[in-house]
Amino acid sequence: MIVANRLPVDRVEEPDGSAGWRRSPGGLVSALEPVMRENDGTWIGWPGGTEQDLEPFEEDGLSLVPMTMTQREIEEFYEGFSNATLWPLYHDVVAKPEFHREWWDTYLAVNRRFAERAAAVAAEHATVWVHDYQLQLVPAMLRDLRPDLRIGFYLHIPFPPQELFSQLPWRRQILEGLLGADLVGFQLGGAAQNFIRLVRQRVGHKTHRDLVYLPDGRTVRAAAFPISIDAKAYEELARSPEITQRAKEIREAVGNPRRIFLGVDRLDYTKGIYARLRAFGELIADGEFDVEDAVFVQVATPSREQVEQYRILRDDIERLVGRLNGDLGKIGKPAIHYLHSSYPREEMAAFFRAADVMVVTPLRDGMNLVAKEYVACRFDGDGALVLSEFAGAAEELRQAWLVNPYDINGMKAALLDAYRADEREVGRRMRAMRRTVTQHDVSAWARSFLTELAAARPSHGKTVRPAKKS
Ligand code: GDG
Repeated sequence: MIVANRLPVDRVEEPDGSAGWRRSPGGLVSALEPVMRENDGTWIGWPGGTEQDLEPFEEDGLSLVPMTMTQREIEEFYEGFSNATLWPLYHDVVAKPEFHREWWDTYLAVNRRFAERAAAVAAEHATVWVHDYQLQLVPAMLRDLRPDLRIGFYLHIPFPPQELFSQLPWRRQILEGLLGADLVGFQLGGAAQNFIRLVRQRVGHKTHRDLVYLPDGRTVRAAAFPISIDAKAYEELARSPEITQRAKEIREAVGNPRRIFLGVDRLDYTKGIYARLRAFGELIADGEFDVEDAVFVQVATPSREQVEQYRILRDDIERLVGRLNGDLGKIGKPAIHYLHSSYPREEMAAFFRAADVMVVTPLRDGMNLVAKEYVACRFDGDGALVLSEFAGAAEELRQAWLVNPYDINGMKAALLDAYRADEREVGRRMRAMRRTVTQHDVSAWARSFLTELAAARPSHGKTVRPAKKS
């Protein structure tokens, strides 16, 4: 059973006007789908919106259990505690986290409802995999209700060091919530270590390496499982004649410059969009290249638009884009092509194929799948990746042009170096990164988590079958 904030489907209107569901695209769904099928899995989550009387249903062979959410819960649990308290706190406090006691109360209540639902639906000795920062209390609540279950938890975002985490007024409750799991998974080893250290210091449990020893005799393991993408599917998409043609059209549409730089991000203050555009603008202002030679395409997918910080960010970025294009552009030739929109996966693959330099410069990021998607789409072994040291992906994609996103001059130097790099250098780096991304794909990630989870709590009769290697 998967328990996640969102169900893997979106509400759509059918041609006859009735409401239906469409599978949301995404690596997590495709990674977990085979495991779910082999084990008769159920997925519990919120379908979005405030519809109240939703019944469990089957969609394309998946059993889905929708959780309802009131407008107040959306505001206090989702936009509030999840996205305005935990999100900034867990991302190095790059924005100021807000602490409100009523948001916490709602977080607690929604987590309890998810746990109760999971407890009611799970088969005896089932394996339950809880996902992400919105549901950190679920593991302990669920264990209380159903001690027979094998429980795993995976955090998709960074887990902060104790100096930052300790700001949280409810720090101990969160740690105790996570300790309900048998295995707590993180993107990176450093995050797992932060967690173990915090448990020792703040909760007072005995720990040794990656294990926590609880007073009731149970042990909890914390370890790193760097998430990945369905690399084969991306490559196949990128190779198709339609995407090849579309990539050509995109290049033509922006004036066939020598180099296209590309950024693809949710419009989020952790992604470092502002500084990267400034760095690019300065290179043109410095005369390193001209708008005839290079353009920047920035896809900024709308995100969390009800949260104040995100509205401010959007205004800041759009002001900067306007200024850069006003200062640097020529008629019919803007320096920055800014797209505040979301696109189908096919169009994203075409962007990845059209771009010569992919620029991924988050101030902090759990992993960053966009960097891996770009690599997967570059089957010719060309294309340069400029990557922030502070993205989880930087631990694996060592051959990228690694940058400190706070260092504008350093970023300028890296962008220029990637712009000028010869084919051999670009190819050498890209081929090495492609080996990494194809070997460690998302099904390898899911398999390794589930295998470790089974090993962390081996005493049950029934074991989950990790999906076969495809
Ligand atoms: C969190 C963590 C971690 C974006 N715009 C469009 C679109 N996307 C897709 C990308 C990519 C995904 O959304 C974004 O994933 P990221 O990893 O880059 O970032 P977060 O959304 O912040 O994800 C992150 C991840 O969870 C997984 O654990 O890596 O660190 O923050 O797949 O391609 N897809 C489509 N249209 C768009 O306009 N179709």
